Amino acid sequence: APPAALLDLQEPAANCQNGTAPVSTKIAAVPHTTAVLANGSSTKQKTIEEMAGNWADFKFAPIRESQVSRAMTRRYFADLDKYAESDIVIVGAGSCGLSTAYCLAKARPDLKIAIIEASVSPGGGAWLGGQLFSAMVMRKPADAFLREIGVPYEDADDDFVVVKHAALFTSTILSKVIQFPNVKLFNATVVEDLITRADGKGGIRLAGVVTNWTLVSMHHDDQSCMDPNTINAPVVISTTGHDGPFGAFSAKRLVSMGGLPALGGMRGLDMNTAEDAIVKGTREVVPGLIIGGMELSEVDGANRMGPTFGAMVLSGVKAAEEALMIFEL
Ligand code: 48N
Repeated sequence: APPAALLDLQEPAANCQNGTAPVSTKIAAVPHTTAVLANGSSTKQKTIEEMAGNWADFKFAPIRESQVSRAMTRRYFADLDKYAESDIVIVGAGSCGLSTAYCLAKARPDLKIAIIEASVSPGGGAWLGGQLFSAMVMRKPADAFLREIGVPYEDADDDFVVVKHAALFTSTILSKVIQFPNVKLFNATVVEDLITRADGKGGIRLAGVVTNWTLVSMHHDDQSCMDPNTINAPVVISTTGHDGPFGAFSAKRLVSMGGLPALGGMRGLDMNTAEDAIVKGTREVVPGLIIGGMELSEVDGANRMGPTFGAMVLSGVKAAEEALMIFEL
C-alpha cells in the first residue's frame, strides 16, 4: 500500500480556530467519481489521496501543445462571436459592475451579458478596504447584499459591518458572476469608444461599445492604425470608477461627443452625502446608457465616500433595476 498520504485536512480550518477539532494534515479522502467526457465516454477520476505520497509513478497523460492552444482560442473566439450581439454590456468589473452583473444574470438568465474589464484582474478598487488596509466596511443596509452572495462579515456596529478582507467580497462575487451561463467576462479588454445612433430628437442613444486590447489602447499615441472591435447592445451600463487610466470613461466620452453638457466633477469626501447620492442617482443618463458607482460622481458632481463600499453594491442593484425597466418597456 502506498505510504500514508502526508496531507489529510480532515476538518475545515475554521473548526480548528477554537482548538476543538483535531488538526491533522491529510487531505480528506474523497470518493471516486466518474467523469463523462464531451464525446460521451466516461472515465474514472483519480483522487488526490491516490496521488499524495505516491509520486514516483506519477505522470500526466501526454499532450501536444497545439491541443492547449486550440482549447483556449476555440472557446475565446466562439465567445467573441456569441457576444458580438449582446443584450447588455457592463463596462468595468469593479464592485458596482460586478454587483450589477450578479443581479441581472440572476434575474434574467435569458439575457446575454458581456462584461468588459480593462484590467487583467477584475475587481477595481475592491481588493483592499482603504489605504491598502485589508478590511472592507459596508454601511447597513448593504449587508443584505453580503448575505445574498454568502460573504461572512462581522456585525461590528449598529450602522455598519466589516468583511475581514476586501478580497473575500471581491473573489466571492467575481466567482459567482463568472459562473452564470449567460455572462462572459472579457478582461484585459477596454471600451475605447461608444457605438451611438441619432435618437431622432437631436440626441443620441447607445447601441453598443467599441473595444480593444487594453495594452493596444494604451499605445494609440505611439503606434497608429490599431483599429478596434465592436459589441452591439441596446443597453450599456458604465461603472468605470472615478480614477485609474480609463476612469469615468463613458461620462467623459459623452461630454466630448456632446451627449452631456459638462462633467459635474467629483466633490470632496463626505460619506454621509456621497453614498446616498450615488445609490439614488444611479440611472439612465442618455437613452441606452446607465451610469453607476463612482463614475456617477463625475457626472453629477457628487461627493466621494472614501473607504466604504455599501453604495457600490446597492448602486449595482439599482443599475440592474434600471436596465430591467428598459427591457420590460
Ligand atoms: O472599483 P472601480 O474603480 O469603480 P466602482 O464604481 O465599481 O467602485 C468604486 C470604489 O472602488 C471606490 O472608488 C471606493 C468606494 N472609493 C471611493 C472614493 O472616495 O475614493 O472599478 C472600475 C473598473 C476598474 O476595474 C477599471 O479597470 C475598469 O472599471 N475600467 C474599464 N474597463 C473597461 N473599459 C474602460 N474604459 C474602463 N475604465 C475603467
